[in-house]
Amino acid sequence: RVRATGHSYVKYNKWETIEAWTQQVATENPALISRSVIGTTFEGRDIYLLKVGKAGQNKPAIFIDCGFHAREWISPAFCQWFVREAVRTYGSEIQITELLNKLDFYILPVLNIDGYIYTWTKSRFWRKTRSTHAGSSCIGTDPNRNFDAGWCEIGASRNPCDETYCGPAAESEKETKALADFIRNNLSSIKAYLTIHSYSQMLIYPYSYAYKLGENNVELNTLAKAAVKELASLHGTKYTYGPGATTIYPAAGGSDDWAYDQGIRYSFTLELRDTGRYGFALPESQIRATCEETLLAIKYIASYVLEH
Ligand code: ING
Ligand code: ZN
Repeated sequence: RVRATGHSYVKYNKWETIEAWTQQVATENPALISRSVIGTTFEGRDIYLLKVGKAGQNKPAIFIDCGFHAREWISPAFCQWFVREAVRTYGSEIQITELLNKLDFYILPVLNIDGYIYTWTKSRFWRKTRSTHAGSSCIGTDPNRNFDAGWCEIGASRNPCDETYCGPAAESEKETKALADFIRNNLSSIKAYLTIHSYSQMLIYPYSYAYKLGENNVELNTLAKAAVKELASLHGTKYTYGPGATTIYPAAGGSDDWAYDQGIRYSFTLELRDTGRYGFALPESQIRATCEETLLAIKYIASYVLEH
């Protein structure tokens, strides 16, 4: 069968390969996948979204994005893996079949495309977008400090030269605005929001922008505990979990807190492997195991959301 040129699920793929893959996987699986464009990046590239699920009726949805931070290459690799496993096992694996029959998954393969390309071509450990700012020669905004959730109040910087620059305003970045607009326009169907980062092996839920807890904190804690247990069942990978501010660090403007405050009661940030040995430079030899274990956690969360 014909494949997008050079594409591999067990390698890190450059953007043009991922872009061709989005087209190909949608064309080859019309009953399960449709592709749309939700906006364009600062440098003018299309931001793709794949809707994955049995086509037809309107269903509740789970939104998953990858590639917020340019250097976290395992994140886009996971989104590609998720789509592959969905099409590969639909109709044979009971849990996936049930999930895709009853839910739609919105998969955003790479949000910060300009930054991702920059890590392939110029600077492997770039984090931010590639936008310019009036009055500064420094480039980029941290997309995960750019949402309207306690925007720039804590754990974020107003200096465009910093890695956690919150931007000149909430949703100043075309990429975050496109994502926020899509979620706002589909709030009635979106039941869960999952955003995939690396690294540190954590499952984080609100809040990160303040030392406060969400209304269903006990439920999120119980769900997170069960999801990380499921994840560990495959290779023994240990995840910690809890509210962002006390589990990783306080940080305002994150997409998970914003989505939660929009009313999406199941909102998580996943920080995939590892805990620092390789960090952002996680070897390709770990893609398969990382994606397989992560898929277990996500299927667990999705099945829970479907029941609730
Ligand atoms: N970590 C996240 C970051 O944006 C985070 C942690 C999660 C912050 C949720 C705010 C909200 O800093 C990485 N590795 O990007
Ligand atoms: Zn990140």
